[in-house]
Amino acid sequence: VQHAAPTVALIGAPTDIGAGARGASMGPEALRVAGLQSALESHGLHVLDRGNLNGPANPWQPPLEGYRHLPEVVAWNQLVFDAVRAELQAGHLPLLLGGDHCLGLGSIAAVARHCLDAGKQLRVLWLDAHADFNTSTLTPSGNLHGMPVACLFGLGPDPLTRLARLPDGSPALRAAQIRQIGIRSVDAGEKELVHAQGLEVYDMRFIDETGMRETMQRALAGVDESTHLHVSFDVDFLDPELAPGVGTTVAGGPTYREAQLCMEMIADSGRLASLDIVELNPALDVRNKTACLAVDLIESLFGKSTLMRQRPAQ
Ligand code: 6HN
Ligand code: MN
Ligand code: MN
Ligand code: MN
Repeated sequence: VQHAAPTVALIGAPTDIGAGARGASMGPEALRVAGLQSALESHGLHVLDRGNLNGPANPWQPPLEGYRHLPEVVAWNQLVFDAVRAELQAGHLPLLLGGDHCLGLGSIAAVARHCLDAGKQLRVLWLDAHADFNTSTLTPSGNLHGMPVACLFGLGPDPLTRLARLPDGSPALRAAQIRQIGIRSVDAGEKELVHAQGLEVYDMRFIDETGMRETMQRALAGVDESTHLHVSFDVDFLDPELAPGVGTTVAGGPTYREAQLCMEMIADSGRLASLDIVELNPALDVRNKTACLAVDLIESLFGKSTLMRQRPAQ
């Protein structure tokens, strides 16, 4: 089935407000320098670079009642929510350039609202080494980039869960709508909460035993023409030997080929409708190679390799 090429809107969110290391605030520029826009254009996509959102500076304070920088995290997420919502309403495919992963909250909350308005089914693929399902009592760090999924489920500080609620007061996201892939570092209490909430998690052990192909078939099962597919791509999903430019590396992530297959199978679904690319930290990178790898994988998400060849019969 052929789809008209979408118009992609790049939204820079230069902040490290939810992270434990400084530097993800330089992520949007590193992705631009790595040639994101021209790479997407070379595949026939129309790309609009909306520039950067302008939120509060990082005051670099210790946690207060379990959260670091909560007011600033709320402000950034409100900006992201409004920007992503506006692009969706314009019929564009928003590509959020983070910034740390706390911004996944504003982005996915906007997507969930849009799906409600448009009568679409929502499926979120959360590509990450971490589950990002902490709460103020479970978190080892107080860093809000470890909490966005819990907040989307309605578990978290009031100003953030309020931002993420649908007009009827229900949380933006339910377990049936999200699949987590690549997970390999979950805190002890966080693990219990993930299980209690019934999330479907394809962790690295599962990928080792089952393979990326079967993993992605399962993660995409049930995706159909009525589905809005959102990918939240935390760059620490990738093995740190390939992708050192992140603040929270965890050994043993997907290889280059596994990551490519993951992206290609998402492209093949034809349903990708919004994307976050987060946690890229140029201060920790080597000659921008993690940004270049991210651009390479984003091209595959938009069908680079599918366009290169006839797919063999299954
Ligand atoms: N990320 N689980 C750890 C924490 O501090 O809550 C790490 C979170 C990392 C979050 O990479 O988006
Ligand atoms: Mn389509
Ligand atoms: Mn994350
Ligand atoms: Mn992570």
